[in-house]
Amino acid sequence: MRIDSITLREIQMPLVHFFETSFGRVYSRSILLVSVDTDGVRGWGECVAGEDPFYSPEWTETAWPTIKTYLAPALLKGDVASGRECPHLFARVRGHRMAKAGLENAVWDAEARLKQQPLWKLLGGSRREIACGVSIGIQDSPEQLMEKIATELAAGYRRIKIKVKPGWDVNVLEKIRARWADILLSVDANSAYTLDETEHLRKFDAFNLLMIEQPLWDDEIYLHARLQKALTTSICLDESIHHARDANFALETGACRIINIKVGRVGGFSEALRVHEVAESHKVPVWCGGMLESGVGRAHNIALSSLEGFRLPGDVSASKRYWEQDVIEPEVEVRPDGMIALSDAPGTGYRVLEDLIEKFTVRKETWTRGNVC
Ligand code: OSB
Ligand code: MG
Repeated sequence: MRIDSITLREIQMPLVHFFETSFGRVYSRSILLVSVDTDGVRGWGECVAGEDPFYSPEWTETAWPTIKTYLAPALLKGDVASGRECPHLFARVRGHRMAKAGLENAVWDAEARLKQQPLWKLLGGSRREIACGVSIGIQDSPEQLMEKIATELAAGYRRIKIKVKPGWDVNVLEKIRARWADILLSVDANSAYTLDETEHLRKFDAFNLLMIEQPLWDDEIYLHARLQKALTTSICLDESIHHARDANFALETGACRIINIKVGRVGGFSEALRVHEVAESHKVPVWCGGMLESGVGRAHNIALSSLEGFRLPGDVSASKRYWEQDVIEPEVEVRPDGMIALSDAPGTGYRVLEDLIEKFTVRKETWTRGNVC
């Protein structure tokens, strides 16, 4: 596969509803999209870095120059037979996994189109439909949260996850369980607690939660193992897992019993497949996390979720929960039974709406093979 040109762009899309986590509230997304042209096809990828360095040290303003200065030139100068070979080309750059994933996933996307194969098949997936959950942010009041949960349950979602932080946790869980005793329910703290709060976190055990996601520091695994010993609720790690070695360390030390795989956080599909393999070898279930993606990243999450080990509902939800109009066609729809069906069409099975993307674009740069070689 000879990559002839790479385009990096930033698009801006307002969210239908604000999204609040323990690190703040967002009303609108600034998203980096990558497209690669090769052998007459175009592959698309999304860099899931946030507008701020709050979820991870990486953010849009580190991703852009990293792609421009290092990753795009490496890809244009190199020769890759498949998406799988991208990590090797990018290995010299440390970290910057979301930037790498944006490019690598665009190459996988192009590869699937070239081979006229569904992306999910190319990744080794087998599920023909995937189970969906929702991630509901912190609201202005518990009543507002209860209303949102009712709406999502009525839409068919199979697991409700709420964001928690000190002051918005046990009090809210009590209300939820009083109304819905049996729903599949989990919480995500985005590192809002410390090990000193173990006694407080033990109160979560009363709510029959599927998991507590990332309770402690984003750069810590071992202390999660200490916490896991004190809890009956399963810990799921998100921020702490950057690659397969992290996953292995976490599972060997007992730091979690579930892993959230985000393809951007681990640096692209190749590493996501390795994390999945590690989890499978430990018989630990994984699920696909979300980063408020546009349709480009959302379609990739759907393809990844078709792998066998994705045994729990993911944060892969319908386009309309996020956007007035998504940048793919058809939009991602969740069936009334809470499932998304995978398409047999080549590539992702979704058409990228280039005209709409152009309309949302606020900056754009293209690099060609001729420019860098
Ligand atoms: O921790 O899973 C997270 C969104 C942005 C950053 C981090 C997280 C999230 C979500 C939303 O929980 C998942 C989604 O609906 O895309
Ligand atoms: Mg999370």
